[in-house]
Amino acid sequence: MRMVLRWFGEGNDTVGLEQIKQIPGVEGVAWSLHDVPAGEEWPEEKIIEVKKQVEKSGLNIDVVESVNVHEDIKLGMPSRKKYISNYIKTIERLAKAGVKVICYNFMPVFDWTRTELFKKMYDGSTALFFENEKIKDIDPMKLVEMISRNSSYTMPGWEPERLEHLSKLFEQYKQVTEEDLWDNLQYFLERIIPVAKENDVKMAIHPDDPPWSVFGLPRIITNKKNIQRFLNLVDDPYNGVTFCSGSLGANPDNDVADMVREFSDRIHFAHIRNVKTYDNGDFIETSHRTQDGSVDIHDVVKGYHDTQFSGYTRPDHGRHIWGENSRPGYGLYDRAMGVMYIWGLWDAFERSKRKRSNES
Ligand code: DNO
Ligand code: MN
Repeated sequence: MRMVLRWFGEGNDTVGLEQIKQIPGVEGVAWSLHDVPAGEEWPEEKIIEVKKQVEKSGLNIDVVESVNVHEDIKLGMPSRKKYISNYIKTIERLAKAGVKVICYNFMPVFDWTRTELFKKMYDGSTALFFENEKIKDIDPMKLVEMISRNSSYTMPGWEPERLEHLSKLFEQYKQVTEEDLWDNLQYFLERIIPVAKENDVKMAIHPDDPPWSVFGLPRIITNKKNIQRFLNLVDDPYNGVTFCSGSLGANPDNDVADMVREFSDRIHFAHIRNVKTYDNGDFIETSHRTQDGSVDIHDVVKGYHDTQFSGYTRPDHGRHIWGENSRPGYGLYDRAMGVMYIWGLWDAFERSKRKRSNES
């Protein structure tokens, strides 16, 4: 397992590379060019600039999170040809710079969706919260306002230029069924996976968060059956998954650890985080510790260890604690503790495995 931490770039993150470097066992950052709009090619000079900066701090740039997919690709519009050709150029350039894994998602319009970004917890910490009843009546435009109001930084998946034509997008998606979205995803994969393979970059789709339809928009990367279907669309190791325990774990029907064991060889990037789910469909992000949430993180990490997972891993969102002022979900402290919890479990599994093999 190779540990990285998400980093939003110089001037766009409250956490610095020098801090990330001090977290034990973290070797790189999951990064992106947040100022390049979805659909445009990533300029080579900008990629090299980040590479230099990150490598100077002794960290690597092996994982990109994420290269966002233009809505016209998800909608299956004729203009997708142009956007896919730009996407391909970006894959080639990233490969040339040494990138090994590219994370992306195929969620229409919105990336992760929550109703509150700083929900106060019993212990004074705050965390991202999803209230099922509230989302039903919420106007998507209000959500966009809330997300932008709460952050002075660019919020990936919530870029203003992408959401500018929100009502038009909603109109367009009215015609798109889940099956259409599957077809559009397949069309995209059939064109990009051969390029990724040729350039030795693994593509890793992030599941939908939450893993069900919101605002009537179709969502398909939601459960075990659908991930299997996704992997079969282009059955190639370069077509893989960013396996996010928190996104999938928001639905209690998903047995997350079982899915890790099933898909391990096609997981190129592991996102590890915990959520506490409630019977009414609400969920709140918690500390990474098993006892604090509803996802058995102990068994998730054991699943990776049992299957000899050697891919990249990162703690996912954390709570906001110790008075830290950060981007929602992406402070330093709780994520650093997440890293140590994951390493703690991993090292214990490793030690007992060695002990067992010495005894036999
Ligand atoms: C939440 C995050 C996601 C992820 C994007 C990648 O679990 O990991 O917002 O960054 O979906 O495209
Ligand atoms: Mn995730």
